[in-house]
Formats: sequence, C-alpha cells, structure tokens
Amino acid sequence: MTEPQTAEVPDVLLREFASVVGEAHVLTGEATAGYAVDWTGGFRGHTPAVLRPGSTAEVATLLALCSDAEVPVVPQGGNTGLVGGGVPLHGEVVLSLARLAELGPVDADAAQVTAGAGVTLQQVADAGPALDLGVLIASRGSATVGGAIATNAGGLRVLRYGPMRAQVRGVEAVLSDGTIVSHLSGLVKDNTGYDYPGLLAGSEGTLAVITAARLQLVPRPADPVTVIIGLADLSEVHDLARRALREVPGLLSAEFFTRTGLDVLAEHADLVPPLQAEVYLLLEAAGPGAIEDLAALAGNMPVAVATAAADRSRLWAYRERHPEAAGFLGVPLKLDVSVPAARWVRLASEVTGVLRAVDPGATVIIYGHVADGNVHVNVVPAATADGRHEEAVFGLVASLGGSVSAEHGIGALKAPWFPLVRSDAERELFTRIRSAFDLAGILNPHVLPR
Ligand code: 2HG
Ligand code: ZN
Repeated sequence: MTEPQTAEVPDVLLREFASVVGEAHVLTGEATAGYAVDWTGGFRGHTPAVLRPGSTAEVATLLALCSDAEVPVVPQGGNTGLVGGGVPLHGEVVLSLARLAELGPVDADAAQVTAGAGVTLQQVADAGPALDLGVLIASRGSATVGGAIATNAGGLRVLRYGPMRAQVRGVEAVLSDGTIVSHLSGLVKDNTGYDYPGLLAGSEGTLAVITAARLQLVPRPADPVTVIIGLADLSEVHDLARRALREVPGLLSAEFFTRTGLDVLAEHADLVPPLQAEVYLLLEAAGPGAIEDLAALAGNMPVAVATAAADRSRLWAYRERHPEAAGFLGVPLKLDVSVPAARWVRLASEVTGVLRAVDPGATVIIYGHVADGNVHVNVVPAATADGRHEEAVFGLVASLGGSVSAEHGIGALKAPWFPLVRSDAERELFTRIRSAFDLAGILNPHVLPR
C-alpha cells in the first residue's frame, strides 16, 4: 500500500473549521488516531484533522471551505467498512458524520422513519416495536445510516428485502461546494426526475455527503425460526438453498460456512460446533408455517433448530462470528465476490485451490450469503500480500462472469481491479457523473478511481 502523505491544512483553515463546529469538534494529532485506521487494522492512514459537524448546515459550510481550499475529504460513518473506503489513506481530512444522530418519529402509516446519517442501523431497527429495518448486518450496532447507504450495505436478509438501496425512500445530502439537496417526503410513487438517492447508494462517498435519509421499514418478522443443517459439500449447500427459496415462503436468510472457519472459532472463541459436518447451511424463516416448511426441507438431515431469541442468537453466532475467525490467525485479506447463481458451486469449490496455487501456506476461510451468489473469501496469507491473492480470486470470478465486490464496495482495496469488471465506456460515464456532483474533485478522490 502507498505510504500516505498528510495533506497540508494551514492553521488559518483549521481555525475556520473550528469557528463552524467549535474547537472540541476539530480533532488533530493523537486524537485522530482512531479515525485513521479501519477495524481490521488492514488500512491505516494519516489525517491533518477530523471534523465532527453537528448539523447539515455545518457539513455544508465545512465542505465549501474544503472545496475552496482544494482539501480532499473522506466522509466517515461508523468506520465498519472492509475495503478502506472510509479511512484517510492519502492524508485526507476526515469528515465524521457521527454527531448527526437524530432519529425522527416512526411514521406508522407509511412504515417509514427519517434518520440522521450518524444513527446506527440497530437504532433504526429498534425505532418501533412492530417494525424492523430490512437490512441486517453483523456490525449493526456501530454501522450508521449514512455509511450503510453510501456503501449500499447488503447483509443477511438481502434475499428477502434487498440491500440498503432498496430501503431508501429519500435522502438529504451535501454536494462538495456546500449545496444542500433534500428529498425526504418518502413518497413511494414519485416519478419526478433523476433518482439521485439511488445513485448515492453505493457511491462510496464520492458524489455527495449523505446527512439524513428517509427509510422504508418492514413488518417485524413474526416467530422467526433458525436452523443449521449439516451437509457434505458445497453443491448440496447450493441445491438446498435453491430449494429453500422455492419451498419456504417465509425465508429471510440462507447463509453458509464451512468446517475450516468453525474449527478456528471453536479453538479461539470457544464456540462448540452445533453438529459435525463439512459444510453448514443456516436458514431462517418467519411467519405462519415457517417451522413446518423448514422441517420438511431438512427431512432427515442433521439439523439444529432454535425458536427462542437466545437460542437463535446462539445459532447465528456460528455465522456472524465468521468475519472474526481469520483475524485470530493474522491480518486477513477480505475479498467479497459474487457470481451468477448457476456458477456459485464452481466459485465456492475452486477458490481455495486458486489461492493455494499462488500461496500454498495460506489459510482460506469461506462463508457468506449463498442465495445471493455471494462468497466472502477471508485469507490469511503465508506469502507476501503483494496482490497475488486478489489476482487469483478476481481472475476466477471474472472468468465466471462475476463481480469483484458483491456488497463491500471498491474502496481502496479493489481499485486496481475495477477495470476487470467495468468497461472503459462505463468508467467514462462514472467520471462524468462524478464531475457533475463533485465540482472540486475533493470527495474520496482515491476511491472508485476516475
Ligand atoms: C458478513 O457477511 C460481512 O459477515 C463481512 O459482509 C464479511 O468480513 C467479511 O469478509
Ligand atoms: Zn456479507
């Protein structure tokens, strides 16, 4: 990774920042350390200042100052990203949206809520007793609305409710020149021009800074049932997940993991395997008939079943703690890829082999969202992490017609491989869109390369 250089920010500009947000909310020196590194420790940068605005108007004034001074800015939410898109790897100023934490009242008629960018996904999910947020991710206690939209977070219920983009009914955002655009009425039908909220979803902080969003909520799933089924190989996982999609109308999640990851969690996190198998399929369903439908699907296969909340959490821990597993063994590379459903078995069964070919000593842990064609490949390299692991995995994925980022984004990690999956014409269009939004070119300049 390139050695970051901290951008020059003259004292006079720091004083102007302080006059907008107050001195307590302009952090410099040691106080910036936690904002300059991601949670895996894999992306570490430097910043001359962390700015913590308390309102949309303050965001607008700060961005106008940065635009005028041509100071690059990295917007940051809960800092739970996995591709280095929210940390100042090139010495950018960090704009933390954490203080925009206002959660409005739930609109029960529309089943919607307006949330500030700094509200956590868990707070949105808890906003009303009968309603829930359709997006469920393991980092929901720290991940925030602005960041989850900017990265179009996916997670554990995409097969049912879609990713974050599908929950967004409107946004308020600030362009880099300080212009505020806001469309928060939440209308379900509203064909009045470009869907810029949809465009901001997945834009990774390169187009505008999201300050608030109008979110669609879903009915809280009734009487959820969670099962883990033990299977012999990845093709059985695929076949059973496809059957579940057809035969379990209340299906919410279809997740897989393997014995390799579970063995690491057993050793380092004291998780006792629920049953012995090579590969595991976790299914969750809710509503009338869910338990009967799952029982019929599992037939006489080995299965662990949970209905009470505490028991379900226990089963979910086997899957939700997988992102930590590789971290017990070293600093992991986290690759997040997807392929068309019909090629998922090839991807999942061949990926370890292509990695071993370039790094025979690597530990490879795979798991993920099988119904979405998504595999998380977590690698603890034994050989130098010089791009060979990414080349191997992304080469396989591209040959199968897949994506180098299913849900985590391009960020800094995948920037070199962006052209593998997006044509020259597409990238040229992206550049034009970007210039239209970010006139000064200061927003996350090293993410989604121009
Ligand atoms: C998950 O599905 C997350 O658990 C994280 O997307 C995946 O850490 C990862 O590689
Ligand atoms: Zn995931």
